[in-house]
Amino acid sequence: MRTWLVVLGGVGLLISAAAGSSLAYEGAAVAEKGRVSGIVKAAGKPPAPKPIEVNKDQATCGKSQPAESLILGAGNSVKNAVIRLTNISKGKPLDTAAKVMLDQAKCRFVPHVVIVPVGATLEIKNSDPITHNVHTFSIENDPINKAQPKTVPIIPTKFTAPEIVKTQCDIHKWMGTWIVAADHPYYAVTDDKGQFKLADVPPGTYQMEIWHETLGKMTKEVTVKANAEASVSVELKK
Ligand SMILES: [Cu+2]
Repeated sequence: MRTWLVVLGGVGLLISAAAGSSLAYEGAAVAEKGRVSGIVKAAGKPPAPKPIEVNKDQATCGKSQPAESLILGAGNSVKNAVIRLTNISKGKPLDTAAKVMLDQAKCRFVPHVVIVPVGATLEIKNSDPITHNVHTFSIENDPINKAQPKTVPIIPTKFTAPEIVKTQCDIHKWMGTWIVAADHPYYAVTDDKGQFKLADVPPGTYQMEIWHETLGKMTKEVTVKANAEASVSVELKK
């Protein structure tokens, strides 16, 4: 019996490695820690999406909701862009014991982009007195499509492979979020000034992917030196 368990465990690891990125990631103590800081901006002047009219559950949801598909700040800075290193194979350990919260509050997913380590728990919460629905459109991970009435305050969810997963509530069509399942800790989301930071990065030259739901994605090379900060400025063109 013990032999079988070991064999099955090995097969499981092989399968999850094949479904995820091509590089297996190894967590270890980082002796020389570099950093990457940066800002993401939009090229040109992309139009801001209009607020969305609410046609149901107005007592909880209000009469309109802000569109979150493109949020620009000063100087065309872009909120909610996802940054990740795509070719890092070794660095600080991935926190697979983490519990990350994704709330549904006043008929919005909060936050609009959430990073959860592969293997960790995403606690999908309903803070509203009405029923929501959590529907993920994933390819690498098993999709979820679950109603969440107020009697089910938390749906714990795990992801097995790295993926940016479009997620929505089918009851309230404006409710959308992006769940970023991360296979290593070097992921970040830009804040409302378009800024991000990656800490404890081992020295090296990396490919960095910058993705935004409306503006698309691009890659950029970044070289990180020991005990120093590499500064990156990125312009996303639609
Ligand atoms: Cu909903």
